[in-house]
Amino acid sequence: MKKPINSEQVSIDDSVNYLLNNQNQLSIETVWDRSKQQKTRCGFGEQGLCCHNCYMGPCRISPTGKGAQKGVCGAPAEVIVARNFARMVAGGASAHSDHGREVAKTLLLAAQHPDSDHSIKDSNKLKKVASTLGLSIQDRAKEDIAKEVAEILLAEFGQQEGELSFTKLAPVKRQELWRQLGVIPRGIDREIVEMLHRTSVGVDQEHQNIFLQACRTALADGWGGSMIATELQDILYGTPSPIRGEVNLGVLSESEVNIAVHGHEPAFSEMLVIASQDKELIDLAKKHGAAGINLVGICCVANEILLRHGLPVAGNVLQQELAIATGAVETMLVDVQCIMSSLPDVSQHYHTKVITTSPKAKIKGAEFLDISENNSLETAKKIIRDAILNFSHRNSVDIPKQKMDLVAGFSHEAINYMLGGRFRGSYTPLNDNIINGRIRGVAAVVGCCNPKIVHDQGHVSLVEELIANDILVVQTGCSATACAKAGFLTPESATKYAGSGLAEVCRAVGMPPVLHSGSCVDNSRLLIALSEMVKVGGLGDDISDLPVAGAAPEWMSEKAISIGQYFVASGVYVVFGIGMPVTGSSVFSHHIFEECEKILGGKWDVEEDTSQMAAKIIDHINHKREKLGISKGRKRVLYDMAMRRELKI
Ligand code: SF4
Ligand code: MSK
Repeated sequence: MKKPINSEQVSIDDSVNYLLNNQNQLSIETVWDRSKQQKTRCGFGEQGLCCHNCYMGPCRISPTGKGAQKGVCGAPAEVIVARNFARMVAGGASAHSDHGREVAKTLLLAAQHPDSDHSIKDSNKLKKVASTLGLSIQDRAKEDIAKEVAEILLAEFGQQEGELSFTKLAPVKRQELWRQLGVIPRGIDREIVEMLHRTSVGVDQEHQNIFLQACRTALADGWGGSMIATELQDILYGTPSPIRGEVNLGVLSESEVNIAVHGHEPAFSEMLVIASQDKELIDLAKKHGAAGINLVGICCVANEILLRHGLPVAGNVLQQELAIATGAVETMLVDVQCIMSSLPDVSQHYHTKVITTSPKAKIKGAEFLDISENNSLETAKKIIRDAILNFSHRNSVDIPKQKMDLVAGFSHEAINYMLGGRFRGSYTPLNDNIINGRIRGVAAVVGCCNPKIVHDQGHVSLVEELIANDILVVQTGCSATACAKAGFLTPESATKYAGSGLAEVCRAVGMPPVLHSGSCVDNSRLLIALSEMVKVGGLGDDISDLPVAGAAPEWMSEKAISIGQYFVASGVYVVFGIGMPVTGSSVFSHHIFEECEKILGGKWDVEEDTSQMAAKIIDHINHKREKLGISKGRKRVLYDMAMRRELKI
């Protein structure tokens, strides 16, 4: 019998604590158990000082201690740390970009086979993207335009020279800086491969040069692979606009057949959305004693179906095992990224079937279902039929009661429309409200959850303090789910939690003080929004002039490092919580935390304490306001313990 976890230390979300206490009795192992089993983490690894890039090693060095000062190949700390950091960027960029490649292939399929299960839903977005690519759109069928768009963007993965098309959406000054520094991305795959080459044994030995290629690789993600994923998903499945939904494990239904989708790529989830509304299948569910079919999401694919269909989100990354542990999930379908190997083990205790749908992500103990692009709707129907038949196999069901309303769907088009209206859609009102001081600035709070710290607390406490200080928060990924669970994503929360200026703007427009913009790849929406703010005018002529910042208080994935790096390379101040595996080299740390600001206008920071993180973001935004001459002497509203509400979900 394993020792019970003190659930109070685990999460601020009571649905998590409730289930963990139950699962302790059942001896089910979760991410928190395994995190605890790791005990103290390896200090070399935590600081980025362990290298296994060749078999003369692995080498671990102690630049400040008595051990080796260099790797066997002679690499000093700053080179080892820079290489490890850059390889994380490459890993993250590869994940987002491979996702983008699949979406481009699906668009090509939809264009070439209009009778396939995939079709073009948003023709306006298609025309907009085509115009960005310089294509003529007059008198052309949408399939014809889509084919050319898909072919051009697919070619950008293997492109050897030139510039990625979407980089021209950045402010002109930023593009010039990238060219001058030689970091404008040429081809998506090319930058990732070159990053891996340069960081293999005996190649790039200068940490600044490694960092620059890490910029180029990350830019190939943000302004390339991720942006392709987002823009083409909007064409295929619709551009999000504000939509109501519900979040947390309480969205699972006792009376309905629950099917959970988890991962990142929405192509197959979209088929399940259609199939779950099929009358024949709903009738079949009723015939088998269920009230209906309840399709829910976990992690980023949840954000995709939430933003486009208002479907419920069962939880963020650390809640995936617990969703099964409710005993109420008939089928969990997973595709790629952030899926724990433990899911089939957890499902052994219940009736849940775990199915993986990507040939890139097979999992021991999970059924692999090869989803052909040509029969995906039929396969989706079969999966739902099987889930219905599995409904009667439920044993004990224990669904926590916690769930919360939310409004999501703030694509940059939606923000534009919401602020400026149909005929004068523009970021001008946002800029005006920043200039007049009602809104102090904008912060993107994004990224994962990490069992090293109390689940959701970093996101919720940071965002609470930012909005109280009139900072408009935009969110993606698991961070958005955390804050949605805390109730920040409703228009009513403006009056409850936001400072008076931000609350006034939110009430006038009817928007929440925290805007949910989508999944991890949708951070690219934020890059476009920042560029639009520059283009509208009044806040400088580059992204680095804007009073904005980025944060990932509970990050864990290398995708988060790639996202952080493309924001830094785009001119944004980015602060991460928990720690960063670069601190083993004071030289490299100084470079990314200080020096790079002079080169890029953006820089990295790390801060474990969320109150300090809020203070740093507010100071940074105030500093940018001063430089723009719009500060009006605004100081941070000090957020003491008396003001801080008890953090609970
Ligand atoms: Fe050691 Fe250098 Fe090989 Fe890394 S590349 S394992 S530091 S010898
Ligand atoms: S899912 S990358 S845990 S945000 Fe995009 Fe969440 Fe981080 Fe995965």
